[in-house]
Amino acid sequence: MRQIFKKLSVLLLISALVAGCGSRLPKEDSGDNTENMTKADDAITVGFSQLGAESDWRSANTDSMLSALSEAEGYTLIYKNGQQKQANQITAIRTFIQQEVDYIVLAPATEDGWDTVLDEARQAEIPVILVDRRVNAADKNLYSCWVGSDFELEGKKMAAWIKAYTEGIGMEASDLHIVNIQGSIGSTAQIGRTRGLANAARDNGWDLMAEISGDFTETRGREVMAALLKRFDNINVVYCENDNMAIGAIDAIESAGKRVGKNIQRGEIMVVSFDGVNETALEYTRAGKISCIAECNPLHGPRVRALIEMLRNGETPEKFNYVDETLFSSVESVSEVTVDGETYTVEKNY
Ligand code: GYE
Repeated sequence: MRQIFKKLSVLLLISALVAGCGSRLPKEDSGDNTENMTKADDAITVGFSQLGAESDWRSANTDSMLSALSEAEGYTLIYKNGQQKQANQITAIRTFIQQEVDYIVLAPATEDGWDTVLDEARQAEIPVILVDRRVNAADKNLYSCWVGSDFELEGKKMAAWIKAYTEGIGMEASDLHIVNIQGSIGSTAQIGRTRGLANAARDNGWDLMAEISGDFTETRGREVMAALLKRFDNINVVYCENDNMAIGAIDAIESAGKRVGKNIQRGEIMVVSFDGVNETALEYTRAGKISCIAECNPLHGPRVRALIEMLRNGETPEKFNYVDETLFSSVESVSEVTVDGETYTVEKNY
């Protein structure tokens, strides 16, 4: 009997060690429909369709999701990178449905065109949680809930900062010649940030000369800025809808022999952007190359996990869950901005 117990405990020890050695990484994104799902009996299986890997924000977001929904936390995560293509994401969701996952988490590339596949998930009784961007579905019951940023508020805060700063240095509204290097067209982040600026330009009488997409990447940001500099010789504010594009745009401005900075009246081109995740961009704010960054928080993993826990417990989470965000700047003259009656402190980034 003793021997049997001894053998049994050795076996238990070995299996515990094997389980403990399991990688924190999710199943490989093999791109086909035949992924091998080895899951512990009580693990919660989640299929996560990430839209791509276009920016530092996205990488931080993916990392946050992978560690929050890890084996150590009791999850089996199947991660799929959609390579910025909605068709890939739709295929991923169909695969998750075939695999009978417990939950689907979707970070959608663009807003339109999700109704059919989300309805398929609903038929299969798999709850869908949206993260980061949103979908434009007539029937809001096609998903359980969403967590992410208020992108239009980010844009409004940035516009309020531009207004406070330029008025503070005595510029006339009509002397602001702005270009907007937009994110991927049709994504919630682009729609909100573009709207925030466009409305402020109209209300304040700013000269918003062009809105062109740089697809949220550094390479496109550089190309778009180079083209804009050839087209206009009076640009004095560049509104970049993320930091990666700002880094590319700054490179293009400097390569064209111009200077970036807040001293617009002395011929510098002022660059502002969004995210605050990329170290180079934060360094650029300290150095004054980027005058202001509107924070966009990518650390949604624990938030998504909390939403899944609520659903598991039979609770109904809020439909739309917003994250609080700030502004980062090393420009001393603007210490706060007010938008829609709310005052937001500008964090000094020296
Ligand atoms: O700002 C950008 C990324 O949707 C909030 O997507 C996200 C945006 C983020 O590529 O860097």
